[in-house]
Amino acid sequence: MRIDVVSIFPSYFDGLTLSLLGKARDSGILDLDVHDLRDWTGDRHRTVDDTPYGGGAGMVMKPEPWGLALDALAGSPHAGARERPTIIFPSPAGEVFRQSTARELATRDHLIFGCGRYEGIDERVFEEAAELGEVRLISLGDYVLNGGEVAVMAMVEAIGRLIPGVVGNPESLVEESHEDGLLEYPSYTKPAVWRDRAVPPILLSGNHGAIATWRREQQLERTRLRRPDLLAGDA
Ligand code: 6GU
Repeated sequence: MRIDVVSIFPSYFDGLTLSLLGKARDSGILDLDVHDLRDWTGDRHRTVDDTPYGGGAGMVMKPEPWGLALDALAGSPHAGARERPTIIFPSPAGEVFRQSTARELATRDHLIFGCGRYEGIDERVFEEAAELGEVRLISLGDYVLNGGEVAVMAMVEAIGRLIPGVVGNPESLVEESHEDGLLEYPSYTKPAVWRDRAVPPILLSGNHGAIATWRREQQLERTRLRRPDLLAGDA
């Protein structure tokens, strides 16, 4: 998979070159490139923002650098070769990012993330992007961040680990919170008693059927307590 990220703070993404995703990058499973939006400006000050038409607080990201960046990274619609990219703009006004979103996006062969800052990006950029690929506005949740960078880091990590070969043991992907619509069961390791706290005896029983049943009950109970919205089917 190819992932391009455009940001005015490219060094935010240095962390993605480490650990899990760093290895996937090195082995060629994941081709991740981070670009500085200011490379597509033409003025001495490398300006990326301007005041909003109609007035109001804050600044808006100018369309021209975004247009050039998307042209360069998405290619012309007639270039052939590559499948049209999926162009993702992190936005608190977008659809909420879920595990199912990560699974869907992990099947694409080219993702482009455009990180907005300030009060947002000139609306015409989204229209222009739609000429080049499928545009998605995606939010991390119902709270406000200063820009899209932290949201994109989270999304790239959630998507990247679902690409075959990125996570060493694929079974570890199945037994996690949200993969089956429930929160995950509690885990324990040695010692069997620690500071007078014993591991639930069932886990030491060797009865694999009973253990599976107990874990399922724990998943349901935790989900009921912490995330009833998941059980109601409205999440
Ligand atoms: Cl994707 N961007 C920003 N700026 N704030 C957010 C968000 C995204 N998701 C939740 N809050």
